Amino acid sequence: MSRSPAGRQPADFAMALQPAVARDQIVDEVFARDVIAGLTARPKRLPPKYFYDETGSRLFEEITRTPEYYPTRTELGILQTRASEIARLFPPGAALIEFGSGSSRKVRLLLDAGRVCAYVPVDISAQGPKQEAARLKRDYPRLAVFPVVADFTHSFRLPRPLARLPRAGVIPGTTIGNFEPAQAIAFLRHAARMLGSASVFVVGVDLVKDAAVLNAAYNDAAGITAKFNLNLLYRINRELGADFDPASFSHQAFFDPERSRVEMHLVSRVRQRVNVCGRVIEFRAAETIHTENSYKYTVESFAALARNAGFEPIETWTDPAGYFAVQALRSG
Ligand code: AVJ
Repeated sequence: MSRSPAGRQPADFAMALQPAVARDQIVDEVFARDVIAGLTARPKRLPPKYFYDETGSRLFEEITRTPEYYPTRTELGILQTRASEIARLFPPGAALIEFGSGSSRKVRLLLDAGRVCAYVPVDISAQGPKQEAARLKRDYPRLAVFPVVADFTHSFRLPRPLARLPRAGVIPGTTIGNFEPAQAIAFLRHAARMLGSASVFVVGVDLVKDAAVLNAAYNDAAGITAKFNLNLLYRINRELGADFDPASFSHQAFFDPERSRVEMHLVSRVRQRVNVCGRVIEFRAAETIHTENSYKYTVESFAALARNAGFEPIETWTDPAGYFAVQALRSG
């Protein structure tokens, strides 16, 4: 990088650069803080929302195409047959808010029903939604698209023009399963406030099923899920200057029927030390970093959770095997 002598840099250039630099620094600081907090906790853990850098998002898309990972194609199947029925629950001319977008394949099925006049994809990663928004504008010329880059686990502001539109919400892909049940309730309450009273929230829920099916879904034979899990260490090395040796960690995922969740871990193969942000993190041999929980519900247990958050379950659609549910809730 070439540097101009001190004081010779045009002021407007410096100013143009300022916001971007400041924003990246804030993002990195929060990431660094969360990583240090997680790695100094006992047991060690890391928040799953950090899986989704560019490589992680690409690997997740690859996971959805493995033969073992049934949730995406099962939910797509439900939406393909039920989209118009589901969309009929939206008020005409609604703004549809999608929590944790990613690829727009699922929401497109709902948009095709033609009830929605504005679409608000909310996602933590900046890249995906912006590019996707351009494609959506091309394919749905009458749809207003307002991508929001935000961590939807915290409250965020809705774009101004939406203030007067009726709203509906959707959280597909069993994203809600990443929350602890208590957090899921808090999230649903927060979503209810954003959506307003008597609005509809459509939630994708992965259902409890045979442990072998669940274990296979998170341990695909091609090893894509393992790569996805390990990518978190590469990301921490790259963005925070840590010195993890990813080859000395292995992927572990299993269904715990007692807690009704699939847990993912990164297991240290050896006793070792890792430097992260000026700290030394010690690992015992076989010590793990808990990287994800993916809660599995029954239709009834999820309905109970939704009621706890002030929603009334109004309709449920499932696939013939009962692997996945799409549940429509109405806020009080
Ligand atoms: C996108 C969070 C729903 O929990 O099934 C896939 C992420 N992790 N394989 C899930 C994931 C491992 C996925 N969610």
